[in-house]
Amino acid sequence: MAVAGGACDPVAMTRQLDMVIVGAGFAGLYMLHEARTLGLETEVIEAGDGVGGTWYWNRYPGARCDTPSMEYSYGWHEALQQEWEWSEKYATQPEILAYLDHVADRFDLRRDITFGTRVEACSFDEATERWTVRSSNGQERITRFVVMATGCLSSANLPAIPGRDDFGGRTFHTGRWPHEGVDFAGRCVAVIGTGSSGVQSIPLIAEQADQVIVFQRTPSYAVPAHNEPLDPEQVAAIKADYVEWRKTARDTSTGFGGHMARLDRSAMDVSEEERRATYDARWEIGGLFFLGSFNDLLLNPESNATAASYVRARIAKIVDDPETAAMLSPDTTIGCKRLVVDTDYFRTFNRSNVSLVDVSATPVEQITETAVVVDGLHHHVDDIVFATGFDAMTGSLDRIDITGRGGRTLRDAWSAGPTTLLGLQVAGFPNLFTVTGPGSPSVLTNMVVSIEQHVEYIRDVISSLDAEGLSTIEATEEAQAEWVAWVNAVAGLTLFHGCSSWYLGANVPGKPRVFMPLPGFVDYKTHCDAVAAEGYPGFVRA
Ligand code: NA7
Repeated sequence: MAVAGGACDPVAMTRQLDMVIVGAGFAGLYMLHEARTLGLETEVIEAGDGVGGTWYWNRYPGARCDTPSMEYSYGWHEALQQEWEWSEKYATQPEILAYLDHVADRFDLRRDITFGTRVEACSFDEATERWTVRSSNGQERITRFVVMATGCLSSANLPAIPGRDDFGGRTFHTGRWPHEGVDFAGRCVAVIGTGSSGVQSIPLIAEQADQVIVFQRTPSYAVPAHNEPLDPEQVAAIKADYVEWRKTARDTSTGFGGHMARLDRSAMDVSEEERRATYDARWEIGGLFFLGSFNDLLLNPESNATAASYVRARIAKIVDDPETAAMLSPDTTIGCKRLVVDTDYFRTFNRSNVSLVDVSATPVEQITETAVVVDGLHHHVDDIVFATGFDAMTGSLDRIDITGRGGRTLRDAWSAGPTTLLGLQVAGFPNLFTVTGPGSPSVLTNMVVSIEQHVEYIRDVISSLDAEGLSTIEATEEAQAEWVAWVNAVAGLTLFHGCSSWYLGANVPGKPRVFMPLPGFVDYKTHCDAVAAEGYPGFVRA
C-alpha cells in the first residue's frame, strides 16, 4: 500500500490510486479484473466481510436467482465457464456465493479488496482532477476514477412503521439475513411483504414455524420455477458451444433466454385455444420465459390481460380456499412489477399454519412489543420478517456523500429523480461511473450480462483516454437531458408504468417517481458501441 509517514499522520491515511471500485459483487470483481488488464492501481472497497454483493447479504431461506444458472454467470472467461459446475437449473444463494468466492480466488482478486469498510464520501477536486474517497475506516484515497459497483438491490428498505423498534421479539430483513441462519421452530412468525423475497422464503419458513402470518400489501404474479438438477447432457451441450450460446443471449432484449426466444407474434393474433396452449407450455417450462409467450405482453394491455387472467386462473386452481385465492390474485398489469419465479408459494396457503392478512386498504398501523396491528386487530407474533425490498438502483448511491464539480452533490443533482447519460455517467461528475446505473437496461435484463457490457465499456473508455493522452471524461448536460427523455419515451411505449413498482421508485416513501431502467438490452448495447466508435459524442473528454 502506498502509505507515507506514521500511523497518526493524516497523510499516512491517504493512498494514491488510479481507480476505486465501490462494491465487490459481480460488477466490482469483474471491474477489478479488467482494471488490472489496463495496469491500473486499483482498490475495491466493500462493506461486507466477503465478496458477493447482493449474494453476500441475501441469505434468507429459499434465496435463489430467477435467471437460470447456466446464464447467470460470467461469460468473459472460457476456462472459468467450462470448469464451474452448477448443480441446479436455478442456483441457490450459497451456490452463487461459492461461485463468486471461486472467481475471487481463481483470479487472485482479494489482495486488492478492502472488506468490512463502507465508502462514506467521494468528492471531486477540479484543480487536480482527482477524486478523494473517504471510507468508514478513516482512510482517504486520491484516485483518478471511481466506479460505483454498488448494485441495484443493495440498500434495504425497512418501512417506518410506528412502534417498529418497540417490538420485543426478533426482527429480520431478508436483505440482511444473519449468516448463522434462523431457527423458526415453535415460533409464530409475521412476514411483511410478498415480492420475490417473501414468495421465496414463506414456503420454507412455513415448513419450520408453528404459525406464519403473511401481511400482503400487493399480491404478486408468480410462475413456477420447476427447479431441478441440471441434466449433465444438456450442460455438456451448452458448454460445447458456450461462447455462441452466450452470444445468442446477448442479442436479445433481456440478455438471456436466447435459446428460448420470445415468440414473435401478438397474443391477439391467435385463437383463444392456441393462446391457452402457449401459456400452458410456458407454464410447464416455468420461469421468466412466461413473459416471452408473445411479443406484445408488455406493450399491449389487451394481450397483457390474457396472460394476467391465465395466472389468476392457475392461482384459483392451486389455492383451496376461494377467499384466500382471491386475495392472492393480482389485478394489475402482469410484468410491470418484476414477475416472481416461485416454488410452492401459492400451495403454502393451503397449510393450516399459514394465514394471509390483506394490508392494501388498511396498512400495518403499528407494531407493539408483541404484535403487528392492522385495523385495530393485534396479531401476536414472536418474530417479524421484513421482506420489504430495497431502495432500488439509487439507494446505495444516495447513502454516499458524492460531490462533483462546483460542490454539487449527487443527491442534489438527482433530487427530482436520477439523470444519467447511458446509465453510466452523470453530468458534473467527471471520471465517475455507475455500473448498471439508472438509464441503462440493468434490472430488466440478466444482470450479469448488463454488468459485463458496462465493465467492458468503462475499460474501453479509459483505454481510449489513455491512448489519446486525455485525462477526464464527463457527460454533457444536453446529451444527458436527451438521454433521460429517450429513456422516458422508450419506457412510455411499454406497460411498465402501470403499477407502483420499485422500477419507478414507488416503494419508497418520498422517492421521486421516475422509471429508472431502460427497456431493450440489444438496442442499448448497439447504441453504446456506436457512441464509442464515434468518439463518445455527448461526452466531453479533456
Ligand atoms: P420487492 O419486490 O420490492 O417486494 C417488497 C414487498 O414488500 C412488496 O410486496 C411490498 O409491497 C412490500 N412492502 C414494502 N413496504 C411495505 C409496508 N410498509 N407494508 C406492507 N408491505 C410492504 O422486494 P423483494 O426483496 O421481494 O425483491 C426484490 C427483487 O429481488 C425482485 O424484484 C427480484 O428482482 C429479486 P408493494 O408491492 O410495494 O405494495
